[in-house]
Parts: sequence; structure tokens; C-alpha cells
Amino acid sequence: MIDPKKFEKYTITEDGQLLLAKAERDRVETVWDRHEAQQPQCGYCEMGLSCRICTMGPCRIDPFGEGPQRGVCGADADIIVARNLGRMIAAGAAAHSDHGRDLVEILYKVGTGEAQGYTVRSPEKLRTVAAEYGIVVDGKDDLALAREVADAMMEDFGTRKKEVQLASRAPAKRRELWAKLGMTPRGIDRETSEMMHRTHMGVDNGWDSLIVHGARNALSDGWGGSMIATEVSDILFGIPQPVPSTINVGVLKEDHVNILVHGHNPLVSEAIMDAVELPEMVELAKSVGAAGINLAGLCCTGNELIMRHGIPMAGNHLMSELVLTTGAVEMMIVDYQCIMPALGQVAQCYHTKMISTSDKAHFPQMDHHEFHPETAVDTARALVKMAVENYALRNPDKVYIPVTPVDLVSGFSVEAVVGALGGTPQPLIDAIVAGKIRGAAGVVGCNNPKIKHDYGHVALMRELIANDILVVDTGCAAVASAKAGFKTTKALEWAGPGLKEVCGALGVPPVLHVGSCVDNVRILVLAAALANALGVDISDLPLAGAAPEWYSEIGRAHGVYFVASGIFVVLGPTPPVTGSANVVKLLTQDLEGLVGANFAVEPDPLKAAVLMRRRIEDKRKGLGLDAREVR
Ligand code: BF8
Ligand code: SF4
Repeated sequence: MIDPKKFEKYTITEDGQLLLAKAERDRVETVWDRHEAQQPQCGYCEMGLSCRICTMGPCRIDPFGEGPQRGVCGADADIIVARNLGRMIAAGAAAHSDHGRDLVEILYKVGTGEAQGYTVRSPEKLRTVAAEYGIVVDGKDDLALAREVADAMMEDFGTRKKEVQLASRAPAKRRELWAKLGMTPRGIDRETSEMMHRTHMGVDNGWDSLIVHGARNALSDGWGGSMIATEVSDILFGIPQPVPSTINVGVLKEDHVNILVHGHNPLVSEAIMDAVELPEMVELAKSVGAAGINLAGLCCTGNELIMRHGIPMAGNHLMSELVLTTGAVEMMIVDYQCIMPALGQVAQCYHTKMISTSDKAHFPQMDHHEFHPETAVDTARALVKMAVENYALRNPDKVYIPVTPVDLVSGFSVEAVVGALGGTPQPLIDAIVAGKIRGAAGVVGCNNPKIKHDYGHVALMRELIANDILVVDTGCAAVASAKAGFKTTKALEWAGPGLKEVCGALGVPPVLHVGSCVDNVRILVLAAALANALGVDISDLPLAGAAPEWYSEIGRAHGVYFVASGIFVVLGPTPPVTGSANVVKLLTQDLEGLVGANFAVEPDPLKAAVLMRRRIEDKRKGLGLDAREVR
């Protein structure tokens, strides 16, 4: 027997430890094995000091000052670090913004009647957003409006506007600041494209101007592409409302056909959900000896389904391989982003069918069944049928579902939060002014094998709620806290007295699930609503953010748009910028003077909590509210 305690150094989760033991028994290689095999990782790259932008290189700068201090073209450490950071932001902004574009295309096709199975589930949001875009709504039906809104949003991706439309949701003071600093996001594609241009050899060699553009690029995602993604998802699939569900690997059912959806875009997972619920599919499952079909999510597409429909979730990023080692998964259907290319290989050890669905995301050892809006229903049915038929190939001796699921409540869109508050953010403002709630924190982002799985998120959130800070979370952070039991009202026993009182009266948990990573924009919208209600800027509010286990370029872009929007952000893993003292100083100190917020890096979540609490208390003082000293 392999002792699961051996894996305590990798993950705090029980299902993770037990399945790591199973993986070892089944000789399955995991992300932690590969991370170990990569040690020591390249020190130049870790510091951002290597450059392979052109074929005069690759080049690297000696951080100790003895070897080369310039690349072949003459770029120094500051330029190389800033260019690398810029490209990281561009890739992250591109990823979520392109996800947004895919949704806008579906919205348009819903309007023209070409999108099989999709419809407008939230006409009220369609109308609100249309009005924001200056579209006349009266007398128009949903389909006409869907076409017009999609057209207007497509304009945001282009280059002919002065500002992406939804940036108008930001407080006036913030927008004035962006205009003064040259950070106003003009077009979603434009800013990413311009970043790739600026970072070509021989273009922008100002490390500071590159970072200012990096902020503009990230803002084009936060107030542009990602915000469009969230709004259109709400229009097409409904505005989330509080909904109970369950979470962890225990949501898999031994006697059911288990289908997992993994990735980000709800276009695929929503269609699969509809197909799974068809009576003919349930009958088919019974005919092969299963009790039914069980759908569960992973990562952000899982977050989308749980937020809107309460579909259970099996886990977050670092669980995506381990969930396959249960031997109980008939099919995993992926779209894009954060899908480890190793997954197909893991599945080879079991009977699991691996299906890729996006024309832009192919993976080794997966079968490719492309999703297109015109045939989404047909494709989804065919896949579910295939999954059901695969049940016969399951080897019962390999099945191991080691835990029982944890309860949670999800679905806290801004509309739901304001609804829970009685229709206006005022009660939340009152609770903050009274000091019962000290402030709010957004905890977001990924898992990363450099940090013990889920420890960064859970330890940080425990500290925050114990100190009367309301937490909103998204992405893999949200999955971590839910698995740890933070997303039911029972968790109020871990909250400080003020937070306990306020959340208890409202009947909500101390940690509110606001969605997937694109839904980080819900945090921006909520922050803007609070700032507008008080007549201040976002940077004046007692708010703080953290990404305790971030790994991805997406996470990088999101961190930058939070800071550029005025929210202090603590990162767990260190970004690859330490090779430039100038860039580090700008990010961790000088941005404060420019945008009213900066970054800190603190891998220890207990210390990160202190930094965030200090920030929140400082901001309280700035608003003339009572402030506590934080040591
Ligand atoms: O967009 S939190 S590991 S799944 S990047 Fe990926 Fe990170 Fe998870 Fe969602 Ni976000
Ligand atoms: Fe080297 Fe300059 Fe080319 Fe980068 S851009 S690889 S530093 S020559």
C-alpha cells in the first residue's frame, strides 16, 4: 500500500492525496513528477532575463554583472524583462478576449437563427447591455437585438474607437486617470496587436512605456474582452443566481456514466448539459446497465456550469489529471485553456475517451470532434451517446472514488449579490462604514505545483474571513475554497463576529463564488458600483486582491488589469521580472503613485493576508472610517 500521507507535501486535499497514491500504483505520471524532473528550472528565465524574440539571439543577461549585460541587439535587462512581461500580458489578454469573441459570434448566429440549440435566456440583460451600447431597444425583438449587440461588440475588438464601450462602467475619476496616463483601452485586438508590435526588435525600448502599454493591454481584456465574455454568457445562458451544489472528486458516481467537461467556454459545456438531460440519453444509459448520466465540471467551464445550473464540480487545475485516475470517467470533453497536454496520456491507462472540440485547440491522444454553432446539438448528442457506449469498457477493478462531496452555494453574480442585499449595494456599504465588514477581498487564479495545491487559497481565505473581510472568489481559487467548505453558511463559524453577523442575517456564506476567471470582471463591476455609490475612485475603497497560486498568462493579464483599475494585488508565485530592478520597483512601488495600486509578491498566505488587511485598514483610514492596526 502506498501511504497517501506521502503526498501531503503536494496537496492539502484528501481526494488529491488519495488519488496521487492511486496514480503511483497505476504508474501514472503527474504534473508534480514533471515539475520535479524540471528542477532546477532555468534561473535566467525565472528572472525574465532570457530573450528569444529574434534569430540574432537567443540572448541572456548575466544577473551577477560578470557576463553579458546586453543582448546581441543591445537590449539590456530592463528592456528584456519588460518585453517578456508585455508579451505575457498580451497572450493572457488574447486568450480570454478570444473566448469573448467566440461568444459574440454565437450571439450573432442566435440572432440569425443559425445557432442550433442556443437562445437568449436573459432578455433583460440583453436589453441592459444594448442600451449601454447606445442601441435603441424599444420595439425590437430579442433576435434583432442579439444581432445588433453582437455587431456593436465586434466593433470593440477593432481599432476605430477611442475606448472600448464597457470601460464606461468604470468611475469617472478612474477613466480620467487612464486618459491622462495613456492607458485608456481603445480596441481589444488593437492593444494586443500593438503589444506584439512594440515588443518586436527595435520598436519600444522604454521599459516604462512598455509597462504602461501593458496596463492598457490588460485593461482591454478586463473592461473589454473578458467583460464581453461574461455579459454575453449571461445573455445566452442566464444570469447566475444562488444555487446549491456539491464539489470534489466524490461528485463522480460509481453506478453512472460519468462525463467531465474541462476548459473555459460555456458554449460546449452548455450544449453537453442539454444533451445529457435528454430522456433518450438517460434511457440509453439504463440500457447499458448504468443508473443514469452524471455530468461534472473541472476548472472554469465547470465554474460556468455550477454558477448557472448547480452542476457539480470535480476539481480545479491540479486535479484534472488525478480525476482520470478514478477510472470512473467515461469521457472528458475539453475546449481550451489550462488543459494539460498530458491528459490524453493519462487517459490511456483507463477506458476514458478524451474529446477535443475547438478548431483552435488540439491535443495529443484525444479524438477531435469540432463544435460549430450550426450543429452544436447534433455534436453534443453524438458525444454523449459515445460516452454512454463507453461505459461497457469500464474496468470495475480500477474504479476508485475515494471521498464524499462537499456542499456549497454558488451563483453570486453582481445581480445576485445586489439582490441578496435587497436591491442596492447600500447595506454592504453600511456594513463597511460601521466596521462590521472591514472591506472585501478578491481571491482569484490558478493552482501551480510550486505552491502546495489549494494551500495558498485556503490558508489566505481563512485569515481574511476570520478578520471580518468579505471574500469573493473565482476560477481555481473558488474551487479550492469550496472544497474546503467555505461556501456554505456553516463556514460563518470561521468568520469574525462582524462578518458573521452581516452574512448570517443575509443567509450567505463568508466566501462568495462570483464565477470563472473571465468573471473576474464581475469583481470590477461590483467595485465600480461601490465606488460610484460613494462618489470615489476604486483605489479609494477598502479592497484588496490576491492570486496565491497563479501560473498562467491569463492570470498575469488579470493581475495587471486589477492593479490598473486601482486594486492592490498580492501574488503568490513570483512573476519572471526580478532581473530588472527598475521593473520591480515600478510594479511594486511606483504604480501606486500612478494608478493608486501596486503589486506585492508573498508566497506565504498568512503574510499575504497581513498585507491585504493592512491595505484595507489604510483605505478605511483614507475614507475617514475607523481603522485597526495590523501587525
Ligand atoms: O481561467 S484559474 S488554472 S482554469 S487560468 Fe486556468 Fe488558472 Fe484555473 Fe480558468 Ni483561470
Ligand atoms: Fe537577443 Fe535582442 Fe534578438 Fe532578444 S531581440 S534575441 S535580446 S538580439
